[in-house]
Amino acid sequence: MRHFLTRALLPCAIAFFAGAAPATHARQQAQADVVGGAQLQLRWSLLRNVVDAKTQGGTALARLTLANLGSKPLPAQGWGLYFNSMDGVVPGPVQGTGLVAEQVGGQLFRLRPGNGFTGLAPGASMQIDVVHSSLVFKAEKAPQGPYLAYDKRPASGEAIADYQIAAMTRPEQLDTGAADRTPLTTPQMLFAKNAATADLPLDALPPLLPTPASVERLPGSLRLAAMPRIEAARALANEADVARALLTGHVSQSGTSATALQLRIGKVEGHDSPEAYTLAIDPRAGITLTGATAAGVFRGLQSLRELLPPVPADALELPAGVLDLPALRIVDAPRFTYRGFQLDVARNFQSKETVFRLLDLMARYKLNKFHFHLTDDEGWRLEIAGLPELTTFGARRGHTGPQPAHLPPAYGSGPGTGDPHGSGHYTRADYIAILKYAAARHIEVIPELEMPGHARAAVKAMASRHRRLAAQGKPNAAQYLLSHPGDRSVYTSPQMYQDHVLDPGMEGSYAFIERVVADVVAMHRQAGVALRTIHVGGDELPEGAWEKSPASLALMRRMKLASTVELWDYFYDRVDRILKKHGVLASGWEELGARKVRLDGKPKLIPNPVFSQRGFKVHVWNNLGAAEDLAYRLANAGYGTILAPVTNLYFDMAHNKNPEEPGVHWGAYVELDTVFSFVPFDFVRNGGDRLTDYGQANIHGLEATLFTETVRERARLDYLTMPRMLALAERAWAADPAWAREKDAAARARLYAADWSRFANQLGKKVLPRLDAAPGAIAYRIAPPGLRLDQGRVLANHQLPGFTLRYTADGSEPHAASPAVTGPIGSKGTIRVAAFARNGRAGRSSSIENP
Ligand code: TNX
Repeated sequence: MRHFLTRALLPCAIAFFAGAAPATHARQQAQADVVGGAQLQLRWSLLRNVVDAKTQGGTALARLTLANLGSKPLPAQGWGLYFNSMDGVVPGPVQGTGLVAEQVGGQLFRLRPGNGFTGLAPGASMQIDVVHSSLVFKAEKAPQGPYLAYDKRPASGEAIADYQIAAMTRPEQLDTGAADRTPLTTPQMLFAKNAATADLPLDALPPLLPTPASVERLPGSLRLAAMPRIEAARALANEADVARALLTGHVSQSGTSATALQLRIGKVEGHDSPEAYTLAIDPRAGITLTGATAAGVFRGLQSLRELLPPVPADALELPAGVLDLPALRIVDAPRFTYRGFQLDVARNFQSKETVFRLLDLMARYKLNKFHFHLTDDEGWRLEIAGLPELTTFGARRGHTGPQPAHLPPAYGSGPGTGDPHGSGHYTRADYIAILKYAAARHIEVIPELEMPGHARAAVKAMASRHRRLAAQGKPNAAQYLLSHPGDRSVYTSPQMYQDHVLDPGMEGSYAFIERVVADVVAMHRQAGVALRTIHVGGDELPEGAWEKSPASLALMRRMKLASTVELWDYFYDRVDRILKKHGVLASGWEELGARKVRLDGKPKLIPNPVFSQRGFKVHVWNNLGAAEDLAYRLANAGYGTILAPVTNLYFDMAHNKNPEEPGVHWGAYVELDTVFSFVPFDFVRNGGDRLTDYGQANIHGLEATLFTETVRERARLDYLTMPRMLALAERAWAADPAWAREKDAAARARLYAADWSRFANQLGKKVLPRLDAAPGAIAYRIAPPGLRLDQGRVLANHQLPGFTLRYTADGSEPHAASPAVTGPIGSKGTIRVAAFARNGRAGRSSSIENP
């Protein structure tokens, strides 16, 4: 994000285009007579937030400045300026401009010339003040991906490449009302928080993360001068390869040492998890790794990796030499069987390589479930045999005319279909490669097929298939139709769609699900990877959906279903039967196990008795307000439960409120310690239901989610994922920490502070430096430093001890050669400090005035 006022704008006035031709005439003219999007310049800046004291919400008044830098006019009629806006703009005439704001559909909006608009001449500019439907203080909420499209060429648009979003810094921009208790995070606040973290010496730190069940350090060390003899059963061939790859470059390649690295499958004392392992490093006997299964051996190898030097000698172009490993014995097993990460590739597509990289990261920290959010309103990302429209239509986004051949732009993907995050899908071969890649790392892939809400990509793709086949006169044209053309239901989804749900009254819906499930099963079979669970969505079906669909109403009459709530049960009963036929279990968002009821006129979710014994697993995301205890109520009622609470494990949430901190914030702000401090069995604070012993046994584990509305580039993915994923891994693998069970508040605070210090030091001094050294380094978030003024000097600290802090005294950005902070900074002026990783990468800086 840059300040846009760096470049002088053309005179800001609503310019009149003297020679504006009548609309019909203009339409007959050649394109060359009008300005293209590439010659327009657009600036967005927030004027102020307008807080509604009653609702604590509000609106935001923002100014778009549009300048015509070309030599042709923007005509009086016949065009639209399109953009995505997450919370939308209020539709209607835009005062003083002659333009009208409109919702095209979902989060796509446009400005159109109304009757009063007379054009924008070359060299002229105009101000367009729009109202956003929510408070805005992050750039993500500003319009994204603006482009210009002429009515004459309805299927093509041209990006406004010269677009900038102004930083939000002024008080009226940052005022979110007296009721908002969340302050901006200041360097002083960070200083106070960081000051509670002890700086621990390296040798006081445990050897690895996530914390093993037990580590016994033994006297001496094992010296490896060459590659050990790797002895492994045939069933462990994959793990033997992993072991060899781990050690390659660390030890001399010439000859093998007499020492053995033994990989075995066997009993692990005191643990019955299939992922349990014992890793013994013995000065004489060598390395013995015993896993309860191959998965256990693989997990143990990740522990071995963390005991090796961070960089193999050959990566430093040094001769690989002698490796000394500490003698020890680790006996380890995970706390939870489900340690998951959800990636949304529908909102913004991610390449197969990015998925591989994520799987590597998950494997490294012993996560074992990859929840693959493959479909949503804005994209269907998996090729399905015999249903080409799913990907030709549903996996591509771009500007569309009245006969769309693909989905509209979303999340700033722009007018063309070439955007790598707007358009893209996994071919069957890609998907199979991902399955194999995950399986080699003992990670289960749980594909998600979103339904019945969040299904617009499929709904529209299947409608397009219907059009194609009907035009050809095919008798089966409607076979997979998911929506009824006569559906008059009135509803709006959180993403503002009004046409995105699968209709349970359409037989096509079941035929479609059957077809897709069968094909996904076939792909898993081809990959040699059993498909055990499909996540069948279930979240956020908007109120009002289905209510006026002729198909749904007919089905309800036929089946004597009293309401759409009962229709829901009917729908998932049939979905479950389809899955069962293929030997697949259903999991879904919490709504899959919940029944929508009303209490005091307000909707409430209670455990749905209909499905509790069907083996459904629920991923519970909503722990806000009255739903705080919903996860526990579902687990207590018998549902296998995965905790994915928005307040602690939603990695698309920004770390804090500051405008420069990326992400969304509808549920919470999620700092690193927000994840670390999560207590799975006791997180209800406001007097709801607590977890029973029966319920506790139904908690399968934890999952972090990365929805990707604001995640296009890999660097952003890294930033939001890491290091928060390490805190997730610690909570999901390590034993329940003592502080989580301590009842005495003071004792608990003491225990927690010590444990946090241990974790922060491990990250700063061991875990993250290793990642910095690894090839394809992860661009994890490096927190801005904490700063405080103390008797005319500046004190600086950091969230993670071990990072080098560097400063400047003239307000400029610190760089690799700036002086390091070694104590209080005596210089006067604007002191700016940033933290640097071992590989020289800097995090965002903080600054303070030292007058
Ligand atoms: C809610 S939580 C959603 C997603 C959005 C996410 C953004 C849930 C199951 N659904 O569709 O992407 O919020 O944070």
